[in-house]
Order: sequence, then C-alpha cells, then structure tokens
Amino acid sequence: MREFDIHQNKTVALKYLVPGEIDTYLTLFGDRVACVVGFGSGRCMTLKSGFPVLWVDTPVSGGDAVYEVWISDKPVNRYRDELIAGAGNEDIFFGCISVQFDSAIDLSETTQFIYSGIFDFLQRSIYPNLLRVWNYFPDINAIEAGIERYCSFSVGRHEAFVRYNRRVDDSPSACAVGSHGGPLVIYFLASRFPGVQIENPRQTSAYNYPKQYGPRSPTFSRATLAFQGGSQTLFISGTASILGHATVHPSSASLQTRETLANIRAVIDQAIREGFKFAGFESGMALKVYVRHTEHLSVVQDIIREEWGVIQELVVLQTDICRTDLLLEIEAVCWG
Ligand code: 3EB
Repeated sequence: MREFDIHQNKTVALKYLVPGEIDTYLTLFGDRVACVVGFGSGRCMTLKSGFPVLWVDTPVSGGDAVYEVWISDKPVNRYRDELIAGAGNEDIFFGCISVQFDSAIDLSETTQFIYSGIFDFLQRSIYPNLLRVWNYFPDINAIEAGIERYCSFSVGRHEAFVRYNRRVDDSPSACAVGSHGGPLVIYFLASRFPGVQIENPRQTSAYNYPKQYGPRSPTFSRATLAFQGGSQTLFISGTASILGHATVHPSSASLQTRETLANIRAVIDQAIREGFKFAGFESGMALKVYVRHTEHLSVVQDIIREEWGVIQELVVLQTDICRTDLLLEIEAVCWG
C-alpha cells in the first residue's frame, strides 16, 4: 500500500487511487473526503462503503479505473439538493452535478441551467468564491444544429456568467473535455476565501478569444491561486498547445506536449511573480493528462517524465479535446 499521508495538512489536497486502494483510503480518511470522481470506461463502479462517486465515462491509461479523491484538513458535512451533491466544511465546498440529457434538449440551455444553479447555490452559501470547475460531456466535437457542441456549451456557460453578474475576467480556472458517453458531468470547488486569477503571458486570455472560436467566449482563467493565507494552492486550467489564441503544431503529439508543458511552466512562473511559493515538481504537483488518440499515450507520458521527472499524482485519460486540432490537454494542481 502506498503512503497516504502526503498533503494531509492542506486546505485541499488530491490523490489518484486505483480500485484496490480506494476503500481502505475512505475507511481511514472518509470524514475529510469532500469529493470522489471516478474515471473509467462504461458505468460507475460503486464502492463497498457506498461512498458517493461522480462518474466520468472515459478510458484510463494503464488501468480499468482511477479515482480522483479530494481531501480537506478539516472534517466535511455532506450536502444534497435537486441539482448538487457535495460536501464541505467551514473553508471549502465541492459540488457534483450529473445531468442526463438527450438530443431533444439543447446543450447550451442545459449548461446555462446548471451554471445558474451553481451561482444560485453559491450566492446563498458561505462559499461565494468559485475557484475551479471541471466539465465533461460526450461528443464535444460533434456539430449539432450547425454549431460544435463545445461552442454551445461555452455559450450557455457565458450566458449564466452574464446573468449572474459574474465578471468574465474573474472566471475560475476550468477544463472542458469529452467523455465517451453518459451525462453532462460538472464538478466544482468553491471557497469562503477568494482566489486570484492568473493569466498566461504566452496566451490570449480565453475570455478574450476572437469570435472564430465561438459566438461567446469561454469563461475560464488560466489558473486560480487559492488559500493565500494558508496552504497556497494553484489550480491550473486545462492547458494545450496554444500560443496567443492559435493552435500550434497541429499534427505532432510530441511538439504539442512540449508546448503544453511550456505553457504550464509559464503559468506557474506568472503565479510565482504574483506571490506563489511553489514547492516544486516532485512534492507539490498533481497532473491530469487528456490524450485524444491511444497511440499517443506513451509519447506524451515519456516527454512529461523527461522534462519534469516523476510526478507523484499523475493520471492519463483518453478523451476528446475541445478543439479538433488539439491532440492533448494537461491540467495541474500545484501546492506551495
Ligand atoms: C484552450 O486553452 C484549450 O472551456 O473551460 C482549456 C481549459 C480549454 C478550459 C474551458 C477550454 C476550457 O482554449 C481549451
């Protein structure tokens, strides 16, 4: 059994656990576990303990399933309403949403409905600050009613931000990637404490993307620096081989990987300039890697190991990415 005590004193920390580890971990630390997201092909693998799992249908490199487990340094209370299932304590809250939709329902409307529900919840909670959002849905690159589904999603999300008077240039960090089937899955981290949004000097801010990428810009920041007064945490959005607003190296997985790592490095450096005291790649980082084609899984992982060494918490998923010319996307969490 691997050591489980890393990051146990953080406001939030995450571990990637395999099916053989998760039940033991929950027995030991379940009272402080705020969120469990399972990634794997097909339907949800339920846990012995009956612990609630948010499921994302997507193949995992090197295994059947992996669990992303978010733990806090203080015990959590469970929460549930018609839309959101979650858990939180006096500092943080994780919310999970899973909405089944059929082709009769407009993805943009569904997305706007969900984000409106999130903002309604935040406004009447003690956690008004949205720090990080994860979005997964099937057929992200499919064209529906003349518009790519990722763009429809972006429209609905943007409309909700405007309706709730949320400044788009203060958007949370995020990712939006494909799943292989199943519902629209969204989970988020909110906090009593505001975060600081960090942008990447090598990239146009996504909320300022030109109209060629969709009628409404994506509402996310490149990273969010959180818990400045305590256990500093940098949530880095899904990051890809984009310079300015353009995709670079459209046909090379290895060059896209190197460009993506350079972009993540640039975001970390920008965060350091804004006060982040990075603990370093070995002890202070978790990576979630999304690779479009299975034949690129090993080259991407080899380059990450070559450039950054062994990352303690690393998971690689096979998913579609929001632009058809992107072969991979990487998100990160860094601790101070
Ligand atoms: C990009 O940089 C790649 O719409 O929430 C990355 C992270 C991307 C988040 C989102 C999209 C999103 O534009 C795509």
